[in-house]
Amino acid sequence: MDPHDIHVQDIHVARSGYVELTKINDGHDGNLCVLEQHRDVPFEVKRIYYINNLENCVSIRGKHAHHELEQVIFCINGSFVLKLDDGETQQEILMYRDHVGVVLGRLLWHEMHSFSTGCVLLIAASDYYDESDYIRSYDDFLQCARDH
Ligand code: T46
Repeated sequence: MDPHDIHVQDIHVARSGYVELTKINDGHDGNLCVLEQHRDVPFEVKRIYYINNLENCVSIRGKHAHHELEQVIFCINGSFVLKLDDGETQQEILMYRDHVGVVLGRLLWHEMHSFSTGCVLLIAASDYYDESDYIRSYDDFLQCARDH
């Protein structure tokens, strides 16, 4: 892959950006991708979770923002569409490169949809799970983003 491919779809929303992991191609023996805290992601990684078994291509996940949590989201198999909204600008990013993640900064509304068969998402997060950090109302999110 052309290393400049990462710039094909620029990210316009605030509090986001790409993270490109080292990818070691072992030919017929597959690939090995490495994520190191502070080196690859701009925060201490306290939690990793993955989402798989997405049976329905019309499924929608996300639809929230976080007050404080910072994350990087990867699509390590298949593809999906990541919709980002910073309160002023929205954009959709096709996620299909296993070693290229997208930063989900604080106060960034995100939705995931159009999952391919066999799609697997992997997320590195800056903190432990805390439901009180979620903003699940879009109106509340807009208010928080305006006050930011
Ligand atoms: C996010 C996007 C990218 C836990 O108990 N512990 C956890 O660490 C997580 C991530 C979730 N949960 C529970 C909370 C819900 O009862 O699992 C259930 C499903 O979570 P949710 O509906 O929030 O899943 P998504 O895919 O909409 O969102 C997830 C993360 O929750 C969220 O932080 O940014 O992935």
